[in-house]
Amino acid sequence: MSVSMEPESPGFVQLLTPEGEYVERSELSLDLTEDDHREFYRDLVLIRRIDTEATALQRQGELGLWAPLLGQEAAQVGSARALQAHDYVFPSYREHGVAWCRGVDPVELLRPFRGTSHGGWEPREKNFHLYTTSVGSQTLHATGYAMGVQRDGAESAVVVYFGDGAASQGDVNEAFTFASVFNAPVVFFCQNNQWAISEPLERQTRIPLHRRADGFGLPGVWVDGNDVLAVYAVTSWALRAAREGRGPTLIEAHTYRMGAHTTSDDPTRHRPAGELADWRLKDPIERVKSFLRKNRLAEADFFTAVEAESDDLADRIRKDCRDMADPEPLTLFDDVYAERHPLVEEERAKLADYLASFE
Ligand SMILES: Cc1ncc(C[n+]2csc(CCOP(=O)(O)OP(=O)(O)O)c2C)c(N)n1
Repeated sequence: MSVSMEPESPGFVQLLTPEGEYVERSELSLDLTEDDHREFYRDLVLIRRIDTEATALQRQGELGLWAPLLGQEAAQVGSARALQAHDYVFPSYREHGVAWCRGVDPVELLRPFRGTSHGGWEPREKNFHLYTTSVGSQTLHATGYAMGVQRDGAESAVVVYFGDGAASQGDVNEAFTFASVFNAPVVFFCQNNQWAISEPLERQTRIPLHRRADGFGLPGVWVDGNDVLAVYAVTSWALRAAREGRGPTLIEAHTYRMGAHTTSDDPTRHRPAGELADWRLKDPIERVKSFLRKNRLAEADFFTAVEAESDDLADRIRKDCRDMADPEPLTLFDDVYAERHPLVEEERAKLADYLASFE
């Protein structure tokens, strides 16, 4: 896969219309194989299925909470597939699709939501950081990390995901400033899903979010977040700019949270009637399916096989979630510091003695 794009591409970047028509843009060329297109579709379907199963597991009492990504699949797959293995990702708490693309097992993803782990996965294995629920703070972690990458002279990029609500946080604006003045290799990927729990976008900003980039001195790109090809193209461009020392970019992916903020929320209480129906017409998966069909890139047996794979994955998720082991109590003390610390070790020993007293 490869992509080239002029930095100053104006306006809203869309390559696939909601009807699945490919829109040529002279400044943006994509070089994808037929397999790449089919893989995008497969990723989109599988992560929607992971999300659906997790939501159902929460309803059945198997998870304490879940933050659905429904509707944001293309923003996540398109951006994550643009990453290289050595790039590093800082997610918020909804990036299940990015996690999937980084190779995090979906069952590991469920662990913090089932309360069997404080984190869920080993961030260093997949270069995919732990979820951050303190809204927006991960932009500062990412910027600091990117400044470290820069000082190491490494040719890696860092990408950080956050929402439209987070864009109002001081942390995010501080991160923009630091990243800009230090030319840090970080891509700020804002999934503007139109809502921050019950707060609409108009309570966060009076100008489109990507235009804020101007004031910080970084490029701001506006992309159709429900178009996996456009997201892939602009993120590839921004990541390459970061890796090549041309500094940070703000990407605003225009998308929609089709589900609830979390399984503890009821969006019907704040959403205007008809909004969801309008966005259903822009579904990120349907347009790829239409594109594949229209261009004869996939036949019925391909779609059937993806469906069957998704059913198998769902079975495994349900079973492995229910079978998940409780954590070893002493793992509480792991990873408190980068290196072992005498005080933490003392506490570990005390708890070990206490637990042994029950044997
Ligand atoms: C610092 C902080 N303030 C408030 C909250 C409560 N909170 C959790 S999610 C959320 C809304 C975030 O909205 P947005 O950034 O648009 O992301 P989305 O959840 O829509 O993906 C808020 C206010 C929090 N977790 N952290």
